[in-house]
Amino acid sequence: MARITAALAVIPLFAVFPSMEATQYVVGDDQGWNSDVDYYSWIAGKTFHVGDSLVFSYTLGDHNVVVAANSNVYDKCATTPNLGVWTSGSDVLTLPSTGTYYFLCEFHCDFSEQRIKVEVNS
Ligand SMILES: [Cu+2]
Repeated sequence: MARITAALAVIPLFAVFPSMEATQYVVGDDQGWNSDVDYYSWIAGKTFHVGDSLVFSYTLGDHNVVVAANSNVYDKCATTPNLGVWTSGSDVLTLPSTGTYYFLCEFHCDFSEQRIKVEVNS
């Protein structure tokens, strides 16, 4: 699985995805990346594609974003192995390739299911 990179990297969208426009999703919409948000409902019905990005918006220091390396790590709300940990409070992560990606907050994954599993299509 390709390592997820922050959106600072420039992706040549038109070269790689000639017929697609990338979408940016704010995880949790107005509620952002927080405890006590129903992320199962938030993700229901959404279809994600390579090149789309996720914005994790939260109060600096209150949460973080761990990209779990696999479903086992995600299911246990563990933090390692991971593909990266982000802590800026406004983390924009681009989905780099097809497959399943697992995002969780290490502080509230157990506490309030603050995690999302994202299936990325071509
Ligand atoms: Cu949290």
